[in-house]
Amino acid sequence: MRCRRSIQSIAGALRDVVERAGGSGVSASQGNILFGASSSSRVNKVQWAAAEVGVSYRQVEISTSELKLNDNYLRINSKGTVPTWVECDSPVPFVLNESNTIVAHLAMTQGGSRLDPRDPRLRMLAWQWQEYGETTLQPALSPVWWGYKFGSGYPLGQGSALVPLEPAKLAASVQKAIRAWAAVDAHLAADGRPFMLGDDLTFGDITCGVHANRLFQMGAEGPDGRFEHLRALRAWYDRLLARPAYVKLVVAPTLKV
Ligand SMILES: N[C@@H](CCC(=O)N[C@@H](CS)C(=O)NCC(=O)O)C(=O)O
Repeated sequence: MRCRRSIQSIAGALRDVVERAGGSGVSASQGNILFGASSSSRVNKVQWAAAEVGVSYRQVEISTSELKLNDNYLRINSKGTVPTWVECDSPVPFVLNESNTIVAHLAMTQGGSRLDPRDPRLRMLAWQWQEYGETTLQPALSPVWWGYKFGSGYPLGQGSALVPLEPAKLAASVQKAIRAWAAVDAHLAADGRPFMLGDDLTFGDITCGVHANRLFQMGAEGPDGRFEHLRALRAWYDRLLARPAYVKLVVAPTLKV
């Protein structure tokens, strides 16, 4: 009985939050829904992966700060974060958060072997690079991104307010980011592999790829040319730039922020 109630409450909450998004043609009763604005690099991961495997969805582009205040959204995702992915193909909508998990889910359930290396060990290698992207590259790069792109210190202030830039801290952050990206460069350079796991793009390229875009949007060789020596990394980024889905869903939104 309790379980039944919670099922009904998720469906109801979903309908409510989608309806409040208003006029975007999003239906809570069918298809897939992606919550989160395209200005978020984590949302871009899901958009890019979905395009690579050929899965369609409707996107609810409400700002994260607004979603966090919506009780119904919090019932769908108690963390109040984006992205959230919802599949409405059954009476009980399937709801998933954590960008890397959503990407792995799409790879493993959609599009056959596109993005999914299938072999359990290779899947774990893909997952390993996804984790590295989220837990090491993203925190290392964020202070550099905000410093170079917006002249702000990091972490940001309340409600993502810009804060005074401290040049010594920024210089230390650049060093840290160089070390973090050097690991990716060395991995790619070993055996001259075109993509993170070998000859083909897999879900192991997605998170590192989204952050590589931010890195090279700060200069063709990274900010102040400081990443020039990481040639395998730049060559891999150039290969990503040859993919229309990457350009449309990762590069283009970054140019707008
Ligand atoms: N590890 C989570 C992090 C999600 C996350 O922090 N997303 C940001 C937007 S990119 C967010 O929702 N921030 C608002 C908040 O945490 O209050 C994921 O990968 O999905």
